[in-house]
Amino acid sequence: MMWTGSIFALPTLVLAVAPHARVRAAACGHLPRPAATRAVPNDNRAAVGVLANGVLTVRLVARPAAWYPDGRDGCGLTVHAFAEEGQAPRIPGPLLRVPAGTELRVTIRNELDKPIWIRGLEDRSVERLDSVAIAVGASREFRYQATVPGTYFYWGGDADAAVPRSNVDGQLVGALIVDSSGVPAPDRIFMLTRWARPAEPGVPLYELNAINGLSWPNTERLEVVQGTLVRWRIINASNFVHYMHLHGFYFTILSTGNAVREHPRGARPVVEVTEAVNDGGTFMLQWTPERAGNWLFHCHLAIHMSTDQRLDRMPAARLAGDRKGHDPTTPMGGLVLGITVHAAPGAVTRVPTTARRQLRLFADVREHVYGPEPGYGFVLEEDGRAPARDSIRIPGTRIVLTRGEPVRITVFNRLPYPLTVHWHGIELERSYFDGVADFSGEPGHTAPAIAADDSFVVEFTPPRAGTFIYHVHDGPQEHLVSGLYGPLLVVDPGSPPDPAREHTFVLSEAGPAGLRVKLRADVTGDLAELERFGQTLFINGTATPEPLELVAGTTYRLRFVSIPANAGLRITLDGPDGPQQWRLIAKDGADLPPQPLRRARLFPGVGETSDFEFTPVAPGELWLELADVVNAALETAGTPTHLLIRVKDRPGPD
Ligand SMILES: [Cu+2]
Repeated sequence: MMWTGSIFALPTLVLAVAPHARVRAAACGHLPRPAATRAVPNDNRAAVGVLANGVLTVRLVARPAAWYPDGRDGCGLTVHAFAEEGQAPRIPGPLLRVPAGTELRVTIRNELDKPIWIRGLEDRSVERLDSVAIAVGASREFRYQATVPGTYFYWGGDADAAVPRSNVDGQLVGALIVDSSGVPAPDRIFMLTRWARPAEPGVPLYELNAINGLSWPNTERLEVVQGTLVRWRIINASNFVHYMHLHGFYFTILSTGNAVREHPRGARPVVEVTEAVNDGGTFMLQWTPERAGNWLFHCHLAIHMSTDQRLDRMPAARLAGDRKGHDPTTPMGGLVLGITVHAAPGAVTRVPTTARRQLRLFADVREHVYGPEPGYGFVLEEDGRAPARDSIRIPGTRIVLTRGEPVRITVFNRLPYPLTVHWHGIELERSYFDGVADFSGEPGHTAPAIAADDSFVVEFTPPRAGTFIYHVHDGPQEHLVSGLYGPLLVVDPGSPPDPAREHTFVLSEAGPAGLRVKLRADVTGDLAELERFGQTLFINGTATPEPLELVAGTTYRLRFVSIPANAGLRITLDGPDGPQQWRLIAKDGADLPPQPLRRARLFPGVGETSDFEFTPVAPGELWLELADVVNAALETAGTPTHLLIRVKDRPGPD
């Protein structure tokens, strides 16, 4: 993936104009002056073109435009974009939406200074999409009948761009929806697009990712009424994977696919809270917002929800330097959508009347945990006394709650920074406890971050038994990778975890240093730097975990909690004769219908949990391997982390 655009070769422009314009120039002075024509963010609500007699006629132009992902007053960037003829360019490009059977006649005129290859404007009865060139200044008509319903997209770029690149053509994309009937179910379409400047010697990677052309906090603020079914089509029109996570609710996957094919759900999990969407991938989800308040839908890659996504931060993406501060005013950026669920008329929030179980959780810091850098961790009070201030645990104490039992957790922040804690996967009754600073709650009554040396009371009643996560939410990525995460188990009443029959594995990054190395290597493809870096991943807080003993013939529940900041993880469980077999029984805390035994291999997405049943068949040694896989070729980065499992013979009959 090479970025070959030329705008950074231009000198920085200093504008000596009106005073208010000079303020803008100062904030964006590190960027070249963007194109004169502004692109309009496209919320993908209104389809374009003239539909008459079963024919949709559309005239598009591919042209340069100024993109303002941080809103009207943010910085601009010159990119290539589609416009309807005579209209402002849109990012993402104009929505094409037709009932199946419609004939499309789409003309594209190329006003760019280079030839472009267009993909996606053909029927999906094909195996793979053609790439059609349009010369500079030329026009081309794409005429076909759309016969296969689905969620697709079209895009322009270089000849070999099998998915949209994150270069100057990265916004030259548009959604293409073929409905199975003339009356589509109400839905929303969210396109994820990307722009990146690869790292070079001395210059860190910079990237930004947007939803329908905008980056948080300027993304659309969705408003829905409690109890109303919500259906979304997510289109990842970029060359990077995203892990889309919904706060407070489970969603159902209706279909998954890509630019050429859509697959109904089939054998996929029924419900979940996090869905991985590969480069060029799509999925359709639906959920019912049963509880009022402010909730989030966002990519769980820490960098994709960080303020480093903002254009005005581009020179300050100091991945190689110190970034210990916390900016409480703008704790997030990038691929984040806010949803306000308005209470249905007459709706009542049920508050339990039984006594709450009381827990006290401390966020602590200890110096020199990762070389010169501090470690952070959550410690649960377990003996009636507050733990010592530097008694961190990485991962945090395993919290075990009981389904249906109301709990009150007092979180004490003993870090020198504001803190937020998210109860990942828990269907909270009130969003006020959801852990997004100055957002969780209701409009006009939101929860702030927990100030240093302050505390915050969280109340909820977990409605479902399963494997969940608690973790820091907003703030610098270093806080998460330095230890602010822990496993959260909810068990059925009377069924505490049986230490002889189950094990929890928290998968995370090995401290803050790898964060920077890996972010650079992911984009440059320079894996050598990672090899030099060595161990990048933790299993239960260590890169050298103690061996585990299991008994042959015994069935175990293995709970995997995946909470790195930015990593593509792969777990394998192998023996001397090759891969073991296991059975997936739950994902993201939700039980699954019966699944077949499968090869013991997992690609856990960021912010996913997975529970397996595993029965070792014979005595011997097994190896659980955790690797960071950085691309589709499954090359590993750094040194994989191994956990040795010694399987003992089962005890004799006496
Ligand atoms: Cu992402």
